[in-house]
Amino acid sequence: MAVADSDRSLELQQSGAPARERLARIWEGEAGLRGWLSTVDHKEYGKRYIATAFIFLILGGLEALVMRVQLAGPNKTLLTPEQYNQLFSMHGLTMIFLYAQPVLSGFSVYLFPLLLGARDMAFPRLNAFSYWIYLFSGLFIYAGFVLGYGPNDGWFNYPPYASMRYNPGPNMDFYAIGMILFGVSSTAGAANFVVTFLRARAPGMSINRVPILTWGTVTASFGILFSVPAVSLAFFLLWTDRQFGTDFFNSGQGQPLLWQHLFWIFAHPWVYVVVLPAMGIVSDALPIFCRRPLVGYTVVVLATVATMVMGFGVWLHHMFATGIPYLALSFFSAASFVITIPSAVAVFAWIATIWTGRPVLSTAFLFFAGFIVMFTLGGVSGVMTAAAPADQQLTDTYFVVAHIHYVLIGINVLAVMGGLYVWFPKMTGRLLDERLGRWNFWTVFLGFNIAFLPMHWTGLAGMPRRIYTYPEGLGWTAVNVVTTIGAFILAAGVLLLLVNMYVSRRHGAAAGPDPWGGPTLEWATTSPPPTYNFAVIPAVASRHPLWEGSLDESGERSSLQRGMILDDGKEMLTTTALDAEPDAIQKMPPDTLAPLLAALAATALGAAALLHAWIGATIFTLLLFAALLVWLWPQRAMGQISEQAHV
Ligand code: HEM
Ligand SMILES: [Cu+2]
Repeated sequence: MAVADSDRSLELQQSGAPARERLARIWEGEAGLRGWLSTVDHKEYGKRYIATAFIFLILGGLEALVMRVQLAGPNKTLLTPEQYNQLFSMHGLTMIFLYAQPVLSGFSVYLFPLLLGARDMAFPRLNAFSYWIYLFSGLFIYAGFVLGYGPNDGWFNYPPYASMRYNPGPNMDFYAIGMILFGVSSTAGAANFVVTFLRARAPGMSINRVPILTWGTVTASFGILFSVPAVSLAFFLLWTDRQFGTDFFNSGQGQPLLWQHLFWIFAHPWVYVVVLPAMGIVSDALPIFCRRPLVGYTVVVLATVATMVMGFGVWLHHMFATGIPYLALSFFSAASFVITIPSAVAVFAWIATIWTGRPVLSTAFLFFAGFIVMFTLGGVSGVMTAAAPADQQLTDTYFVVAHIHYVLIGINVLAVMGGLYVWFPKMTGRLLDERLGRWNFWTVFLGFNIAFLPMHWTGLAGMPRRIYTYPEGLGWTAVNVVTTIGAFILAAGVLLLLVNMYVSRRHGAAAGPDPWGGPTLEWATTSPPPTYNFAVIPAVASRHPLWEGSLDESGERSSLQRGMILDDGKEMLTTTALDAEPDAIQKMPPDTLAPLLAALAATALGAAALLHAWIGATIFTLLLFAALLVWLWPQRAMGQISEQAHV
């Protein structure tokens, strides 16, 4: 390894403090508002993603609570039908698009470089851009809602009800343009994860030593890259149908069913996009609390990838009731059964890890255990709907609402909450309170099950989803009351987490670099980490660099204190895709406002299109290009002047 042997490799013990100071000078950005807006530090954006996603979780949760009050008894009139329509649509799209995926992006944006032993994402500016445009797309859709023009046709927005004829207000245009902007965000983010995963791993971290969370995210990212084009196109065509009288989805020449195909070939993979990284959180963090490596690393990685690949072949199970040919029916039904196999494999791997480990019953562990239970329950109700004849009965009833919440809250929210207990200390330097944590877990877990378990029966009793009220005497009242009570308990549980984060951020116990005795690289640096993450580029020799002593793995040891410092400007090491051999020293971009300005211009362009303000649209397009020009303008400091590393 020429790089490691060159004069740019230093022993940190000898020159530690001056090297750290030098690195800090190079990497730290401006203070103040301008610095806050122009930073490209992945840790900042990781935290912002998580905070923003939580705000959307709270908004979506409040919308849900209002709906639950309306549904607490028969013939209630708190909401009009139109208000109810907007609420469940906003709730669904907020949770799925503005919370579930971005919160996981937050974890990954924060953790990727730390897990991989890198100094930042491969494209720090693109990272900033993904965040800003996500934020603006959310604000865009919410602007419509606040103005009284929220989407009102469910999160999947089926024509013909979404067409101009039945929906003449701008409601659907806010949704359509907002989703196109959101698609830009998730696509840019996904490309960044893929490249970071392939080229920014610490030397020695060959592809079979990568933490599972990064596998989950990178697999989800491929899912995003292949599925989002379908939905962006669908929303764009819907918009042209509505604005320019094209006829893709109208019931004249066009086909409402075409929308369903385009939407679900996106949205079924999307459900894996919002769970695979969460499963990765559990696969990486659960073993810390079982004091042993995950059982079946390779199998879990293969299961992750297999789930995503198969995830592109089951979309029709959302359309069983649309009168598709029998052959297609049986094919997609069978595929939907088969896709549960890799998930079951992962469940067995987690159970085996707990079984053969020495579990520490921390709050995080409780969340992960709860996650496994709910994953299993949500999986079982999912398999039930995969049977086409059963689905004829269950579709569009509360059974499906129960199922989606088991899956989404079980696999996403519980994993995220557990993940916060694990990595909040890394992000802030302070531990979350464990006593409050237990209250947090049990209220969430019990509240959730009180709310959503009875909902299976509500569905079997025939209550359709998306109805704003129901008459007396159908046997639906009692279950609905229980559900509403459970929903409020669940909300109280979420509140406890927020209180815990608020209080512990200032008054929590100091975490130290490695409060849990974790195995992976993020625990090798301080909490919170310095801007440059690692003073010395770690060199990795196993899957668990920090457990090599206790695991007694034979052979080489990872080197965390001695190695390259790379302090000739803002620099990062890039390595080869499979074996992670040092390849080149990459110059990293300085802070800049360009990504923020580009995101602003793109959003303004969307707003102008919504208003048919074509002159404005032209101006914002030019501004967008101007921002991109500033962004990409060649800079001397970015020139690849360092020697190429030879291996
Ligand atoms: C406090 C917690 C929650 C409560 C009380 C709740 C309640 C509800 C209610 C009442 C509906 C509408 C049912 C209908 O009229 O058809 C609904 C729909 C939905 N919820 Fe939730 N929910 C919660 C959390 C979540 C979370 C965390 C997610 C996703 C991560 C989620 C995803 C959805 C989706 C996708 C729909 C379908 C929307 C549609 O029909 O278009 N929910 N929820
Ligand atoms: Cu599906």
